[in-house]
Amino acid sequence: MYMSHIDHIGFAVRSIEESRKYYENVLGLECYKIEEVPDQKVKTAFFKIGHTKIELLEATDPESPVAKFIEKKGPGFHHIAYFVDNVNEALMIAEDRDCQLIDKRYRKGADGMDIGFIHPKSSDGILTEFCSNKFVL
Ligand code: CMX
Repeated sequence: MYMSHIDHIGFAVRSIEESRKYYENVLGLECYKIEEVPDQKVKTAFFKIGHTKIELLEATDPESPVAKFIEKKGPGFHHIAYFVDNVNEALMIAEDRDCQLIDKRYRKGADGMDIGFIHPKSSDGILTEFCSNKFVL
């Protein structure tokens, strides 16, 4: 599968309003987008560093994967997202290589991306996302 770069790294936070202060005031990054993704039950905030982004994730519902994650492990590193040519193809290849998928096909994620996840049990404990904003068949 072809991956051009790390698109983003997701951090689970309790409050975007609180956590963004570090990224803005200490690292000097600019938050270019705050977006709610109802499907994922999260609010997201994005900061760009070159081709890569930091994504802050705040749960909008107690049933959100991010709420469950914070309850279990506390705030911190949540997932890595690789930019691929074709999310469906990347998911299919991972499945062929014995990975358990969370998504069989892409769905719409934040920041205009098509996204699909591999289960962390199949990706060395790291929740892994493939994403792309290229055309997906
Ligand atoms: N990283 C690593 N491990 C994780 C994890 C994460 N982010 N989230 C959950 N896990 C682990 C748990 O620790 C648990 O491990 P153990 O069985 O060893 O205790 C196991 O996965 C199951 O976790 P759970 O709390 O029982 O939660 P669920 O099985 O209900 O859900 C998961 C886990 C990964 C399937 C779910 O969080 C999911 O579908 N995630 C993908 C979607 C998502 O995270 N969306 C938010 C971001 C969206 C965006 O970026 O736009």
